[in-house]
Amino acid sequence: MTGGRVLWAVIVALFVGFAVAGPVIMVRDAARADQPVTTAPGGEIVVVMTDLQFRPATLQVPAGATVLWSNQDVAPHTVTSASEDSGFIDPGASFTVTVDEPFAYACTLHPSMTGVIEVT
Ligand SMILES: [Cu+2]
Repeated sequence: MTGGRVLWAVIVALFVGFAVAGPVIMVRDAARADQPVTTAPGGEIVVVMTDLQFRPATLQVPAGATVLWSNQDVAPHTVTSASEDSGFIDPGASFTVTVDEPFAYACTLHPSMTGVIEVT
């Protein structure tokens, strides 16, 4: 095998692994309630990305609030909507948005990961 083919095989293996692990993790955690809303030291309101879910999936914030998505999962995720695109947020990394209008979003890598920001 050439180096390129080995790399491609690794990529395919990882993709298949996540595709199989995702539904298993989702079923395992289906009964778990959303975590309570937490605030980061800088005052940001935190959405945790864990177990292929946004927690809380629905978050109400006042206009002008800053929301911070913290990836505490083992896979990269995105926060993608019509108005926002985080790009890949690696495990351990985060992404912030100052919210003026409500929006629904999803992870482009895991389309079952969805969330909503509501403005109160
Ligand atoms: Cu994702």
